[in-house]
Amino acid sequence: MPVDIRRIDTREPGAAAELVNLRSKLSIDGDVVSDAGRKKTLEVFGKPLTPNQTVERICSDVRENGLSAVLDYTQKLDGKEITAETLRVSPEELAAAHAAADPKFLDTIHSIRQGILSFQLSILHRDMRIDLEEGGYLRQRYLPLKRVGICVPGGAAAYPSTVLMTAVPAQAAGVEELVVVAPPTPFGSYNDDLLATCHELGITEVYRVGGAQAVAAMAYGVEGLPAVDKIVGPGNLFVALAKKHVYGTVDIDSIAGPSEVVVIADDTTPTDFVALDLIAQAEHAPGSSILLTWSEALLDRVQEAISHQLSKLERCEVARQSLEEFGALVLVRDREEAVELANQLATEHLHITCDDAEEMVGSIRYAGAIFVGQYSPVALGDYAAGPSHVLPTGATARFASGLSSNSFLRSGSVIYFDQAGLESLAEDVLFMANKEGLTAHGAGVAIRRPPQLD
Ligand code: HSO
Ligand code: ZN
Repeated sequence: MPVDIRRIDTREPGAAAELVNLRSKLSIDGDVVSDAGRKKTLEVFGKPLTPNQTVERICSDVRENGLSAVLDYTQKLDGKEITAETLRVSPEELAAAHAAADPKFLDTIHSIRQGILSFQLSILHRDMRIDLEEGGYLRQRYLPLKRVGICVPGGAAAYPSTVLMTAVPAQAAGVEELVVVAPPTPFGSYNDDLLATCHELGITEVYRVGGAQAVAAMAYGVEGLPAVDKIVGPGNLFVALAKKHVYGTVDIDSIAGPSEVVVIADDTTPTDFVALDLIAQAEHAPGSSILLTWSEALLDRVQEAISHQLSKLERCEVARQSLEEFGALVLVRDREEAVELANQLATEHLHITCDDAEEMVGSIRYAGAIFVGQYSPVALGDYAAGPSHVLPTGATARFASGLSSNSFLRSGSVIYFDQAGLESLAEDVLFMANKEGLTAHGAGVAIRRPPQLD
């Protein structure tokens, strides 16, 4: 069955706006209540709530009532009877999953870990010290966070790769305590590959809890799960909204929405490469896959190739639905327009696969990660290349960066002046203190100065 993916021609009026609009349909909105949400919240809370209201309720319940609220919501929302004893995956269960894992899987995890670790170690911010001629020095220090919580999704597929792409950067930064939460589902914390990956990476704290209740538990701390300092990792709408809610009590990495790819391609890339790049993103869940090309011939061929490739794939239906709802094949006037649109979309993944791909990178200002050339598909970054696959979505690449080892550091300054150094800035400080009328500030400096001649 051919895929009905929309075509947009930027020569037609309103086309660019249509594209940006299409993408914004995917932005997360906690105020829209779906029919299913209305029914569920009526059943659980006695009245229909928006996702934002639901998350607020769950967070404040967990804050007030601790573990019993977490277990209660797990029962009501995930339909799972978890107890204080079964919330944390035991060391024996982790070890057993590891022992039973396919050796090839463990080897793969091990070697991918090495690659991620070496990249993440090499990009770490380094401490800086500037010695002052006048006497003293200034330092900027970077110190790892102590305790970090990682959300791993467990709805649509199992994601051991997400454990790698979050935990390994944290380990590169030197985080001492890592906590993994995953919903109590076959793709989540009942998934042996996931548990084996945690064990392989030396993660000993894994909890069977997901959704907003997992985020709240990690932010406020509950019996048996002490609070963390930062929460990272992807999740569904409720996880995203809960992270936003607890920000300030803890730090968060981002408020992640559905996955996205924009591919800029020309005739130099084989058609099936482009088709599969678009499909790969779509097979996750409803998300956005957009082709920008100035070659009408390529666009026609890609359209056909998508249908052909889809019919051969396991997750054909998920991808088809995503492509039909949120995908677009866009005919642009030229390269410049492709670049302009890519910057406007500020996409999570940008794949540039055309003859001057490397040069074009220089014109891209906003993208979570850029994949360059026909041999750098997004899957390479998803699984193995080295940079984390946790990237800014929903055009937040305008101001946000992808997760990296540096996301797990905090910086602080150290200021040391001797008396000569202080003297070199004394007049400026005194002047400013006077200006602001804060005379104790001025007096504290003046008292330390050598006797003044006048
Ligand atoms: N493309 C996803 C990450 C992922 N892909 C995990 C495969 N496994 C979001 O960036
Ligand atoms: Zn992916």
